[in-house]
Amino acid sequence: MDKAFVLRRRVNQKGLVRVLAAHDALSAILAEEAGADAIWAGGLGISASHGQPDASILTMSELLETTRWINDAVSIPVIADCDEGFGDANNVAHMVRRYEAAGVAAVCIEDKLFPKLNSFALGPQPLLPIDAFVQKLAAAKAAQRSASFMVIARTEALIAGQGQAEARRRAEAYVAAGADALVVHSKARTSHELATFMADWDRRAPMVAIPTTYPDVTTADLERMGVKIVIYANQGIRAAANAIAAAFAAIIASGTSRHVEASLLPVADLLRLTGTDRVGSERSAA
Ligand code: SPV
Ligand code: MG
Repeated sequence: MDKAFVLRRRVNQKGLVRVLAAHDALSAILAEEAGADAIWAGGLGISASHGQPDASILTMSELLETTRWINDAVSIPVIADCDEGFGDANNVAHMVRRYEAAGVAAVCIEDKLFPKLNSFALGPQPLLPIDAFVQKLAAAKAAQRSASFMVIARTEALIAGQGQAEARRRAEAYVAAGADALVVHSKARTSHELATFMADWDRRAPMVAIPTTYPDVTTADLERMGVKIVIYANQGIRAAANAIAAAFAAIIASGTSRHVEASLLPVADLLRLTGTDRVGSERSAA
């Protein structure tokens, strides 16, 4: 079944939609095994896995290439983080056509200027004027082919320090422009900013939370606030990086991999997850 249809149907069902980020195909497979409803192909994770800053350094084609590997590896829908849309409204239309053709179920674009900088990085976070971003959303909606495909709008008003009123003004304009869901991103250390926004929001579009800096919030808290989709945008790559660093350090320090062996994924599981065993049995049957 068309993955965009699956995602839209899931969003319309009861309950929080739980999205885990993948930075490559293997992490996508692990997210699906863990029970995620959908995958976030995030710019931070994909950039980091290429050893690059999350700052509009990788091109659209490079991000799409990894996103395609991610999408092809799993049966659940993929939501692609498309930064600020890689340019103006014309670039956004091109981006939507390319991502939708790749089988991606939804794209998310944010109201920052190109080149964007990760929301948690030190440095300026200038916003695009509302009307210019509305044009991008309209271009995205006009470019999609299937009715199910979703365009998620993300406002960085709180990230840029412009306050709740500006976040709300932008949220209203983006929903009026046809956004299928809305992210109000926050870098507060607790969920209070999001909760303040939600208390005054009539939920006319499904709300998306990305609780990176406020990890204490629970899915129950988010549901109580009226959030519909939660994206754990970078926990996977951070878990992987920590695990790799600890294993490498222990091997170099002790001169053996014996001490880390018990903490590692068994090779047999890696072969299973990647279908290597299946290829082996098909070759022996041939
Ligand atoms: C990403 O995963 O690239 C995101 C989410 O855009 S965040 O890094 O939290 O801004
Ligand atoms: Mg991003």
